[in-house]
Amino acid sequence: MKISDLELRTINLPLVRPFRTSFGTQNAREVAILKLTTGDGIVGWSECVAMSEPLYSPEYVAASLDLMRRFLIPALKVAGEFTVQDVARILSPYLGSPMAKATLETALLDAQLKTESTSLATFLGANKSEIPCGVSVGIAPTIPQLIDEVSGYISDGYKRIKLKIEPGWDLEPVAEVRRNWPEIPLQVDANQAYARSDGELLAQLDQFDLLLIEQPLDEHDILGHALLAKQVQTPICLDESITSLRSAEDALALKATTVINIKPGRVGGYLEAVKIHDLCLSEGIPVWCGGMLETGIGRAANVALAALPGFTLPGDTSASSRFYHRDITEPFVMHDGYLSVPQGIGIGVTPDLDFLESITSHKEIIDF
Ligand code: OSB
Ligand code: MG
Repeated sequence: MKISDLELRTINLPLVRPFRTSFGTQNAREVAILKLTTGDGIVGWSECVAMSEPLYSPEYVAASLDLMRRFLIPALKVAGEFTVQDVARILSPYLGSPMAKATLETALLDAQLKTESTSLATFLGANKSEIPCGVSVGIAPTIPQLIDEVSGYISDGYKRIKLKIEPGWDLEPVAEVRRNWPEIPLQVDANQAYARSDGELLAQLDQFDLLLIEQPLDEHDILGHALLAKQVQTPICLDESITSLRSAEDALALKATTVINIKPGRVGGYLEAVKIHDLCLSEGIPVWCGGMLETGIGRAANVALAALPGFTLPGDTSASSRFYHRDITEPFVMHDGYLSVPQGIGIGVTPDLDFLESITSHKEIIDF
């Protein structure tokens, strides 16, 4: 493949309601969108999952864009002609920023699969045509408001509820949701908000029959998670700590995690995500697909990934309406709690260009 030009843009989409986590409150999604055109005029799309501020990960939108412009795109220019399988290696001298790297690799993957008339799901090894969906529920102002919101998602058909927790918003909201829905698959996500000394508190969550506790401790505290795993019965699931195949191998070997949340952007792309999936499948470790408030572009690719055989738990692969009044692609609509896996070639979706223009705050074209 030879790249002819890249178009980098930033868009802003308002959220249907504020999304509060232990690291902050979001009212809108600022997201970088990449359009890649090949020498043959084939177009590939991707989105960068970095958020506006470095609160979930060190990477943030402006940093990803800077790295792409300053280092990653020039490295691809020097490489000249290559396939999607070469991208990670070409970009590897530049440390960190898996989200920026994933953005470039994914747009190229979309374009390459279009030239090969293959869908991303087929290419990745999917064995399902639809996937069950979970939903991530933010920290609410009050318990009644939380119950109201969860109740709406359950009527929408979501198959699994994930509650965001933090110190002071944990046992009580979880108890109330469990009391209202004794059977619903339920899990929690702390986004690193607890300390090693919180083992006793977190062990009290055991009584609520949760699927897992996601990332209770600091992303670098692998030992802390391993120690915690001995103190609580509920499985520990790492999110932020898993940034590569190697970090997944380490966390599993050290028994810091028994379930893994796979987010392609966090691990540098879909190819690395599949490697982590394959490792977990061979070791009997369940995985699920995380979410980063993706637009339809990123969602399409995540839904394809979630259709692989090792994804045995519902992911944060919600309908477009979970976050957005209007998506930039045809909306992902859930039927009985399932989303259909896109069957079109490449990622299988394209954005509505007029709508995209109308919400664009910045755009630049880089010729090759
Ligand atoms: O920790 O999983 C997370 C959203 C933004 C940043 C981090 C996380 C989340 C979510 C999933 O909880 C949101 C989604 O459904 O896309
Ligand atoms: Mg998480």
